[in-house]
Amino acid sequence: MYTQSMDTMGKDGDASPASAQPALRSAEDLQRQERFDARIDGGDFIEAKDWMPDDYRKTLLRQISQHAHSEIVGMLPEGNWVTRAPTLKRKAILLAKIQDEGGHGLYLYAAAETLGSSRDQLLDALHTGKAKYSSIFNYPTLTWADIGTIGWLVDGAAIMNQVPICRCSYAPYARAMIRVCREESFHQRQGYDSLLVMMQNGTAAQKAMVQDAVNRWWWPCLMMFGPHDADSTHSEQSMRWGIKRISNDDLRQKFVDATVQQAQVLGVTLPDPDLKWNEERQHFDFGTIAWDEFWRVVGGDGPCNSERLAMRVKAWDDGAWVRDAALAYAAKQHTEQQAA
Ligand code: BYC
Repeated sequence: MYTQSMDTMGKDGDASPASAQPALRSAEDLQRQERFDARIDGGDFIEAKDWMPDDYRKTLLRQISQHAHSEIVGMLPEGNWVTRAPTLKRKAILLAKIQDEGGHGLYLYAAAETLGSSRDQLLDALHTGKAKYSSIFNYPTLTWADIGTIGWLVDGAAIMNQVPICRCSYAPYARAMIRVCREESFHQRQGYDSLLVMMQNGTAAQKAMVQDAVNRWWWPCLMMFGPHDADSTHSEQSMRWGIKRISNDDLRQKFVDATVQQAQVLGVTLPDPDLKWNEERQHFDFGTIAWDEFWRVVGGDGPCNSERLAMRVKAWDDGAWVRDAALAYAAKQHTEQQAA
């Protein structure tokens, strides 16, 4: 799988004695490592064909594939409302958004494949529960206001996290994120607009529905940014490699700071009695996140984990005939081209 680092043989098939190989290999690797480190330190981008350390490759594969899985699992809570959208306009917007998420998954799987893993391997890891996806998609969408709230808060948190990834040191990931972020902006705005209509023109029951949705989604959204920096396994190394540009806690703080005023304009209360402006820090203070809940959901025991996974596996199984047909068609084309 990590073939590039193995490519250390002499050009003419290697005539050197076996005992000399490890020393030769490590000297060459050392040089490659130094060149790689210098490029990272200089802010250079790494392309798929460039040499990279195994751990850099593994970290990227883990993060990009988790990200891809999050996009396609993220289609499910919203898909739940396609047939019940209140107007044709809202239905068309929701369908477009869900299709965008499928597209994001596609760009991200393609970026992950440049690191040497196949789509089948990546999806198998999702279907067998070995790979993670974002905790946020294990919560249910109980009312129509949840759809607007996902756009406003979940996509809002996603943009905050993903804009810095447009400068990720791995170029195929960075390039994919530029387009993803543009589309996420539209997602965030349509969600906010949908809530604004309900808060400004809606009935008391509709306004209460929006507040209830915000109450349920606020804390899980803060969890999306991952554990505190001090508890984050990968942050330090990922920051050094330029995979992550801003830490989990700093991104979370930026999200809180940006969202408070939006909540005021909307006319909803964020469900945190400890949320208040700190003049000294020039940031909003906020309450303690329920980390036990976060780890439970990440560990597979959230409100909808088994339902989400079962739906993905079913979609994969139901689509088998499409994959078979596409392969049969490609084989037929190939045979016809050979014969021509
Ligand atoms: N959920 O060392 P840490 C979207 C795991 S899609 C689950 O800080 P890292 C959207 C983490 O994987 C949103 N697991 O990790 C789609 C690690 O476990 P492993 C998805 C989480 O990677 C459709 C352990 O906890 N966005 O927005 O340095 C509709 C320790 O964490 C979570 C992305 O994927 C979590 N929330 O930082 C609408 C963005 N947090 O792997 C919207 C790209 C942490 O060692 N990913 N874990 O077993 C990232 O930026 C980073 O991977 C994270 C975590 C900030 C998420």
